Amino acid sequence: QEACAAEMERTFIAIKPDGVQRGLISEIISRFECKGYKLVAIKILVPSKEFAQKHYHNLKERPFFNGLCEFLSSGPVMAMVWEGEGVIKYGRKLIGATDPQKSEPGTIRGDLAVVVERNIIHGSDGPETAKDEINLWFKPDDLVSYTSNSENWIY
Ligand code: RTP
Repeated sequence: QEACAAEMERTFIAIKPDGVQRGLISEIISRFECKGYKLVAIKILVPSKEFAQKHYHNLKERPFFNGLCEFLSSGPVMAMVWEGEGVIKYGRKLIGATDPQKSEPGTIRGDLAVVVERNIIHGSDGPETAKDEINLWFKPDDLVSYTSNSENWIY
């Protein structure tokens, strides 16, 4: 069972400063938790602008890059790692389209956000990004492996 848990898919999820300031931490955590995913790392921090630039390095050519990094470093961010079958792809589904105007109702952005610059949450977009982002935001020791009693009823 240990080996099984170690191989379980993981993704990086961050509640951006707007989500934290608006008091949406518990609402967002609840959606991942209720789905059946498992929280294996969590911390709250104010990232530096340099750190935000590292996180969004693949967007550095985009016109909104500077504003985006200013914003991410403007206040507390709740950084998390969630684990479970298909969590990378399905996590993005729970989050909804990048632009909240295009996110379906029922998704986090669809229900809780209005404009793309303030879309309250980030989620890794693929296995490679997930690995890179988890390594950027967390040390290996920060990630907890555990078996929760509910797992027998989810899998
Ligand atoms: P994220 O990485 O935050 O989960 O978002 P995403 O994959 O859905 O979107 P991506 O294209 O990677 O953009 C990253 C973040 O940049 C902001 N953005 N602003 N002003 C704009 O037109 C614009 N476009 C994107 C959003 O906050 C987006 O989440």
